Amino acid sequence: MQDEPIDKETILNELSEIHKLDYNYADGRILGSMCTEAHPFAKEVYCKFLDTNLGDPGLFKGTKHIEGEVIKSIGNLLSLENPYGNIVTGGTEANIMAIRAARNHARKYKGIVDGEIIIPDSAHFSFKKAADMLNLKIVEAKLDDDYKINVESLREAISDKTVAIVAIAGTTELGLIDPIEEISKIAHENNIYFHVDAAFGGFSIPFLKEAGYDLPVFDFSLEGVCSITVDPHKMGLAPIPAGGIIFRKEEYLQVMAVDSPYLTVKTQSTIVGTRLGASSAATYAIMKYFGKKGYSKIARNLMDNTYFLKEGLEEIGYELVCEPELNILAFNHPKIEAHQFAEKLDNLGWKVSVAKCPVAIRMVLMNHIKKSHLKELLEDLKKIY
Ligand code: 0PR
Repeated sequence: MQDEPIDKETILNELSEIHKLDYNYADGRILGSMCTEAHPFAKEVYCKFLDTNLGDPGLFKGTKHIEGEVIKSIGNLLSLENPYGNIVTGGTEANIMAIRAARNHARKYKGIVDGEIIIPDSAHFSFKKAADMLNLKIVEAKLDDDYKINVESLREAISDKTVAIVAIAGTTELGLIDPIEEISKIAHENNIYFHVDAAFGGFSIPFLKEAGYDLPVFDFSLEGVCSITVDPHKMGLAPIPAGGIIFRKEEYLQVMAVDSPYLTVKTQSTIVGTRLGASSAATYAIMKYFGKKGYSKIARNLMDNTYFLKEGLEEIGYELVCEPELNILAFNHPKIEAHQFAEKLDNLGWKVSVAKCPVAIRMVLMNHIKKSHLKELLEDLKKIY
């Protein structure tokens, strides 16, 4: 740090210059991200609540109430009348909380000390962080040829040390939904905690289903489901950071509670202490602003764009690795290896990512991607073919 104060304008100019190094969602070139530009109204509300701290909720009773309302709305959307949970920093923290709840629950009620979690090969890497921090062993369930959990492999993976089973509603790489209904039954029969990671799909599957899309059940209407991760900062159009963890029962929060004697509340279950109220307020605002109809329109538009790109790709001759269930497409070039193909696209300004299972170019059609961008992209893809 320099000794003397610097005037605001100089600082802002310097920051603007550095900010130019960042890619911009509005340019329509970011095709490998599950985040997008937050809605301006959500950003406005976020700024108004910047100083609120949900780590000490007795001081911020209004904002705590707002968080509760957001959890209620998301929980209701997921077929749960009385949900418990928190708005956290994202899917990673939400998944860590779910696994921590499962571990502590199994420790308290089943006496399991060196537990295991069963996750599919397609699970987000946040579960590896969770297992590492919580001292749990990962047991991987295999995928079927359609890249969804092989239920038999999952059944075989169960042991008397299993503290949680995880399935995904909207996989990170392919946007696919695991056979959650079947897995829920298995978890319930075996009395094992079942967590559904719908970080990506949670804000679109319910709306698409209601609009008539043929998608499987993934939510609390299945009796085995104990918790669901749903991220407002992905398809919910809330500003970063906003993740959501929804629990079926209060006891899952209680088994994580630690004493916080000098705060306005005497226990705390979240991982983070001081935490943003702004994320809850912005999520509250944007959910009210769109309503179910608004989110449904967005979700259907994203699927229209996905099918538009899919048809364009197939017309050129590219082969998709699977039929899209949500707004993610994965495909390969007939001759060029995926990483080299991604590099070619990068040189043309398209920021795509490469999936690992299977290795393929992966494109996430978020709200900042418009048809005009897709037309330009298809022109470039035609030239490379
Ligand atoms: N669960 C699933 C199914 C996810 O896809 C992700 C993130 C997470 C959990 C973790 O969420 P947070 O990143 O909010 O903690 N999936 C994306 C990924 O890792 C996140 C992402 C977002 C990546 C924007 C890149 C990017 O530009 O691929």
